Amino acid sequence: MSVLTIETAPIEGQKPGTSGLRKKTREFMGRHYLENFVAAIFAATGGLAGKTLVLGGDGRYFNDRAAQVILRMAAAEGARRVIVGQGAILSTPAASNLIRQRRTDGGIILSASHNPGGPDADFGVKFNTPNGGPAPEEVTNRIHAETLRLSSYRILEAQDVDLSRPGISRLGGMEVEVVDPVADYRALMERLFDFPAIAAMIARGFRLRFDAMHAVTGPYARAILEGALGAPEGSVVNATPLPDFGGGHPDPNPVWARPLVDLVMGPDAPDFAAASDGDGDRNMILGRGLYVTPSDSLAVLAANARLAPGYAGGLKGVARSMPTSAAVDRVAAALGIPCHETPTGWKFFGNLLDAGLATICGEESFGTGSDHVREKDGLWAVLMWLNILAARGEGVAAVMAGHWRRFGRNYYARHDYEALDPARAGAMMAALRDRLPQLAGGEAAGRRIEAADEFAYTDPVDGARSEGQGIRIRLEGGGRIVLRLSGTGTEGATLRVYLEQAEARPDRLDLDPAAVLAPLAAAAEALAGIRAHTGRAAPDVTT
Ligand code: VG1
Ligand code: CO
Repeated sequence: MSVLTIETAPIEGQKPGTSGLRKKTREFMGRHYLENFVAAIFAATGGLAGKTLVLGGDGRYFNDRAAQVILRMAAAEGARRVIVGQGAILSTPAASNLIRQRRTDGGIILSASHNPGGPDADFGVKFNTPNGGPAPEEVTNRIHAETLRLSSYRILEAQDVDLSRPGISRLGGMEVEVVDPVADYRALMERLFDFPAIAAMIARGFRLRFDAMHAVTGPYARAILEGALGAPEGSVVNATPLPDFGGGHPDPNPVWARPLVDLVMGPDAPDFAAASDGDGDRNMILGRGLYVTPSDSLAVLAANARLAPGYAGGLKGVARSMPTSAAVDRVAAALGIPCHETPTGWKFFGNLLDAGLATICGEESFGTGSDHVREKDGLWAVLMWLNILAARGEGVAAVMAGHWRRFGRNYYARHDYEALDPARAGAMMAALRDRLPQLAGGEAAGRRIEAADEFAYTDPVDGARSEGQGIRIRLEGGGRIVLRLSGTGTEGATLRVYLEQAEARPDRLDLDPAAVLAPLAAAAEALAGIRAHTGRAAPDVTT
């Protein structure tokens, strides 16, 4: 086996976004594309000689072949060992756990998360640092800089490694350790949660449904919910990971997981239902007749965390991304713990978790997690909910009603406008940005504007500064509008408009969210001129 040095040239546009580099699969399959980016990761992190990495992905189209390429490149660079999930499969939280448990020098996760998979869909590559978390901006900027000055990469000339069975083999001078992707993760969950209490609740007839959306969480959910906790076979549906996720978007929200929502709203509703995304880090929580917004879910988990053995000592603090509703802020205030507000993307939670400033974190985009790993974790959120329901002896609706009575309710929705012309979307944001200083004191949809600014963040641990993280407009009476452009799309620009209305009056806790938020949607249109700028009269997706 010999090491080949392949001449290459920089490829434009290899700049990681909110969560790694996401592109069309065909672009990733193009000449040198994957290789260049991987070589840039290695170069930007001090080379690979003697190092150990974790490698795995969500099983989407090209996952298996990309993994083989990365193994050959790692071997050529003198890595000591790569720990790979069997079949090159690892959920994002399981990869984060392995990086931490095995104290590796980081890991590479192959995923475009909730984006669809297939030759004409999306692919992605993400580098996680030795703390198990997504590389911070300083590292992704270095990786991008390396992509712009590459002239060659090295790769071992070798056959594919057999990843179909656990065990250790050699690739050149490197060890390849194939591991069961589920085992370590399952053991971690058993340490955090009261499995006997959840199993007893299920044995008493509590019915649950988990939709893995043909993505990576299937094997994990089967092993844990049906295996360890005794949920009847068939409680986990769409449990076999498919390269194209069955042709759908593996995105656990009321739009893409519609059948699950219909189920809980129908006559045969289970007590609890949940779904996860392509790489297993997102979750959607449903009760009988009820959809729990991710921002509310975060608040409920924070308020009840002590009921789970892994969190019985209490929380050091909580953190949420800026667009996430302030529901968790009031829980933090009641608990007397700090609440941090970060830019969008899990990488911003890493320092807070490492420094012990936060225990539980969440985003409005169906992401919740804790300091047990350094990624958001879909199945973790599901188990936390089950633990809470078992401990409280209440259903989801009762938990929510009690939570709102105690803390008030934040009505919330996100409107996404997809595949916009990037220039026009950028012009819309620029025009709004220019007007920000004049907005405060003015009116929108008949309400006074209390404040208007663009969010910027200084990391309290390392002082890193992140500018331009979303425009926020606060209206009198507890209303808020946030606008930002997505950093994960692969087609044109996506505008996200986040609407929030806080409500504490006891007789107004059970209203139709769309009706409560309609004036805010009108205000967003009036302020930003979405229709005039983008030509769109309505969002493509509302969650
Ligand atoms: C979106 C979400 C963000 C999340 C990110 C990655 O980013 O809004 O909250 O962290 O996806 O999640 P953006 O830039 O498109 O708004 V995942 O599960 O796609 O890795
Ligand atoms: Co994801």
